[in-house]
Amino acid sequence: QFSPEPTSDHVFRSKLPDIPISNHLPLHTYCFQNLSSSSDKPCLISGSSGKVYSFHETHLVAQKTAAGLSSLGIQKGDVIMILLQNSAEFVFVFMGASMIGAVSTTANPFYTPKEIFKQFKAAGAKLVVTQSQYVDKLRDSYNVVDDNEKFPKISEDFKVITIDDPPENCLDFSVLSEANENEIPQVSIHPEDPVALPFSSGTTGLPKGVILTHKSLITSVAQQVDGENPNLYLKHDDVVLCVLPLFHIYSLNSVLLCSLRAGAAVLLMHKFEIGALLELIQRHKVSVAAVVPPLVLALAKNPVVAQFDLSSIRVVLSGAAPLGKELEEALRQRLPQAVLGQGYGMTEAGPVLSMCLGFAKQPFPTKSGSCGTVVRNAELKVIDPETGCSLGYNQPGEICIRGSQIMKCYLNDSVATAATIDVEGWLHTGDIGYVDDDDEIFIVDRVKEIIKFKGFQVPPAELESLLVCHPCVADAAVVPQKDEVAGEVPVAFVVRSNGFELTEDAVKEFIAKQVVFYKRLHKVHFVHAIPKSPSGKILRKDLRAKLATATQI
Ligand code: 4UU
Repeated sequence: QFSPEPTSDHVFRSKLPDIPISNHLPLHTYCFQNLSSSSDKPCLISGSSGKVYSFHETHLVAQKTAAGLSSLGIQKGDVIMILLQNSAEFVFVFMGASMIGAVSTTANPFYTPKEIFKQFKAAGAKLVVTQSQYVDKLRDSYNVVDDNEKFPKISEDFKVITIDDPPENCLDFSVLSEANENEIPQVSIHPEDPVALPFSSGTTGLPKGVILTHKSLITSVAQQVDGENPNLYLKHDDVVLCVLPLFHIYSLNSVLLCSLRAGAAVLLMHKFEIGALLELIQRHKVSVAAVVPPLVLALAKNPVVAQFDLSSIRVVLSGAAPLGKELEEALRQRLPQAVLGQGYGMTEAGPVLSMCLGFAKQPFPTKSGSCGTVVRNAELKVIDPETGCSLGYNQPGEICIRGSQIMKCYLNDSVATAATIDVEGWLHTGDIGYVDDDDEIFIVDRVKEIIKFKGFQVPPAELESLLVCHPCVADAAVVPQKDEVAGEVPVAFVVRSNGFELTEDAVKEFIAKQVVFYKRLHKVHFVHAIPKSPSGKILRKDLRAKLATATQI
């Protein structure tokens, strides 16, 4: 027997010790494991209606929802789509689906019919839970993809349930929430069974389904909130702000699932509006705020903030995009009592790779600008993107992560999976960063394609494939441009087809009709050719450099 070759990888670990993690359980069992001690405490607070669901009620309605989904024919392994703004119903459906071994694919309700259809189809969803205002997007009257691809028929081919008055052919949410919880079918759930199917374009290409199992999500939540000294210490009397959309893994995991597990209350806001947000923080004494950099900007700079009492906030967690030091300092002026720090996540990583240790029960000192330290029970390394060799402290390279929290694989895409998770189990993030002498991670660049508009994913490949469908476009490339407010915005380089007239506005309009608002092009540069490598890959770095240096292109 040969012993495996010793690896010389430099592996970075948390400063917190590893802990036992109950990742053999189903996710809902794990999240509600402490139900007996938190039964009557507030679990979900609806920001708009003020309605409060205790932990007991939340668990009970989730159970009823599980029975209701089952009575509609949803079985273990089936996929349902949650197309909702933040609401208590989102939580009931997600947890209810988990209880019968079903899988939730979460989508942005602002998506265009085409975007929804692509995810619906790729995920193989059998049922959609949504709001009546979005049902039209699911109608077969839409020509969603091209002339021969249309939505199947509501109620005949798939079921639609609305949380408000159901339009024609749709079912009322009470079919779920008023079902008999004693009729939940007995299913045996394996730790490796999928429970969530968010979509992400990862390091390259089009959005793909990311299979997150019960084991991945439990591991990730435990890495944050479990143990004697949790990395993200949430207390029973905490009120955690849930304004970031639950369809994105950041809010789903670090806000919802972590709060459920820790017994903290979740304040649900269905959309961001600064006045309402501040009013709710003051009224409900929000103590933990999960935010993205544009929200930090609003909290730090908007003059209306001064009119509210935000002294209840003890933790501000920022993530999903880089947070500038200056901005962090500006917010610190306004919230001197709070610990400010970042989490670094990626959908495929389950999602949390690192978290500020200033949030721990026994906190560590941390530096501004850092994305935190790698979570416990995980390994992180930084590799030279050219050679793949692992690097030591203070040397920037591609960040890789390994542990039970990472995705199982992409849905039906073994090629993309193999390009992302190597044979040793390392997930390659496409982010460039380094670990400093205090084990804090700093992200400095990105080698992957993705553009992040206010933390939302904008996959260039998706916009490029739409652009080349335009009859007057011969070739196209989309890259990020730095933006003060959004962080990054997508801009296009377009090669016109010979002899065709095409204006910038026409190109912008063509895209705007087909995509959600944050994927819209902010600028179109007409060029004679797109720079490509000999193998045909777009040289995005060259285009990004062109944008950074030239005022006139
Ligand atoms: C610089 O953005 C996310 C998940 C974020 C998250 C989750 C749980 C943050 C904190 C938390 O507790 O996922 P995706 O898949 O939408 O985007 C992933 C990419 C990363 O690869 C990186 O490029 O988003 C970028 N990113 C960040 N960049 C995420 N967090 C950060 C960060 N600083 N703090």
